[in-house]
Amino acid sequence: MSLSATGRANLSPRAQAQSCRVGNSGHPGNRTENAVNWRRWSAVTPWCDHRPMQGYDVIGDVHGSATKLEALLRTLGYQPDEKVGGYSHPERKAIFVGDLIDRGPEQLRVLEVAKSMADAGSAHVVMGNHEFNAVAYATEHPAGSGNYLRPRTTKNDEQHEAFLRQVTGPAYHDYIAWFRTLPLWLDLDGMRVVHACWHEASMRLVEDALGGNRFTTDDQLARASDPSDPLYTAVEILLKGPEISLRDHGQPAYHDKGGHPRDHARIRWWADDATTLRELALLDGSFTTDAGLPYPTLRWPPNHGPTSTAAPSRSCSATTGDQAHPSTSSTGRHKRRASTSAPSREAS
Ligand SMILES: [Mn+2]
Repeated sequence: MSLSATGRANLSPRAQAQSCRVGNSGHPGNRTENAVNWRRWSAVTPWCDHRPMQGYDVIGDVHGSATKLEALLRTLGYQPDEKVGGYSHPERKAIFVGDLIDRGPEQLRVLEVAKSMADAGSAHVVMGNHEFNAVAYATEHPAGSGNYLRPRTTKNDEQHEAFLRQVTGPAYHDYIAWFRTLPLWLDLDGMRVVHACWHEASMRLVEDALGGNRFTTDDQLARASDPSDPLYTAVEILLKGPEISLRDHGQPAYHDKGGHPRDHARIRWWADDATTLRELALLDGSFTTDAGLPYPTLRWPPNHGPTSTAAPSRSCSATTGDQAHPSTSSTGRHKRRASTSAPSREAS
């Protein structure tokens, strides 16, 4: 997520899809701004899914931009709270949807604001894939083995380098310890929050494995770091969203904007009207082929047949919960099964 100059949240499509959000009180009416629906209420009780809810301000991926975050909080009516070092609002709570860290220049300040607000009861925080990665990067397993749950490869080092440089010493250990305590999702009264994809089957699998929605042991983190373990896939779906194999659908692998080779693309699971692979797969315009050429336009099904053939269905919001992961099987005569597993947990 980026924070606009006016201080209103400019959420990614994924974040926009995250359930209901209610803007600052005292400004009646509904408005759409920066492609985000901010509902503002005065003398009425906020409702979401036909249930009353408190006043929450949902804030997406901050990624180390403390100046923009603090400007946003002030715009939303939060005041600096000298006692706790963060911000508070007399009637409202902030909800951080994860990815507080990596990339930006003010990561330590972002953490000071978010954690102090959480400690004071002024905010909720859920885990993003970047917080999970930070924990895995810091966790040696088995202890003393020299093996870290997120391998210290050049790529992983580079993706995490700004955080490691900015958050050091005791603060590093304190914030890693705090990340470990963050819930993977929140089910508040009338409000559901998850970093990437609300997927009931994955949540049930996580609850069975963890005894709840938080990690409590290194063994659990190790399972969630092992691509052959179902817990890995479940956490992947919750924190990154389901992916689809392009190669399994006759498309070439690609290089992402960081130049890293990949063959899975994230799915626009919130796009109910998507019917083609092109509409379904999230491919940044900067992606290239192995040869360095612009990645070709996708078709569904690839190379033959009408592009209107039913595309894989997305079921992040499904409540039936009878699948290990979101269904990506298509229907009709081009029926095929798509893998939603992901080869590695990328930074994004
Ligand atoms: Mn993320």
